[in-house]
Amino acid sequence: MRPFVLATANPHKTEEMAAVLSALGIDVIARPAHVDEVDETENTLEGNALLKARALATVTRHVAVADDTGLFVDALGGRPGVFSARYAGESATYAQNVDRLLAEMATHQDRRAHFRTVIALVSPEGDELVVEGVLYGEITREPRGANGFGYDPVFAPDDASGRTLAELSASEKNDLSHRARALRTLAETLAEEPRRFQ
Ligand code: ITT
Repeated sequence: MRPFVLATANPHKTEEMAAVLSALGIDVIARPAHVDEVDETENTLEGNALLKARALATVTRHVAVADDTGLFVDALGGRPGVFSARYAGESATYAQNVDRLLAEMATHQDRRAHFRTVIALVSPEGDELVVEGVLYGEITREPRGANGFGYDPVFAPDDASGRTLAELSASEKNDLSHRARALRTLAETLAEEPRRFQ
């Protein structure tokens, strides 16, 4: 299989995707520094993942893989969702986004939420594949843990003994995360259609 070039400019996502893909036997190339970032102008994860992957496949002539992820909180009607990166403002930090989430959730007893990752794979010839991965859990009352990134300190997945994603090791997160699930589905789909993306 040809190597995949990663569309993400987020170093945490790069690390997670490279770890999971290499364990699945897929080689990755980091996003070339000279390639401009694509504005996420769509209002769905699928739309934004495809935007990012198409742009990179066109510029690099490699098979490109892009992920778009959102945190969907039941009590907030699915917010922040596709706008998770900008929840507390255009250039909000992870800590500011987490603070806003905890403030909005202060009066809610229903803490259910899920992460959803959509991954788009696009070849320079125009072949496209879209897969998803979901992780269910709860929003905690306060941040816990120092690993991971983004909303990890306030998200306790089901089946993690009450720990947040930020209290898991990198390999524990990569065993169960929304992103890892999407990447495993991607690898399974490619294994079923071995001639695609070769
Ligand atoms: P790229 O578009 O460059 O890939 P990004 O940081 O914009 O990077 P996303 O749009 O996929 O990434 O994610 C939106 C936000 O969701 C991100 O800024 C984090 O705050 C949060 N997020 C994504 N994946 C996460 C994860 O695995 N754990 C915790 N928070 C996550």
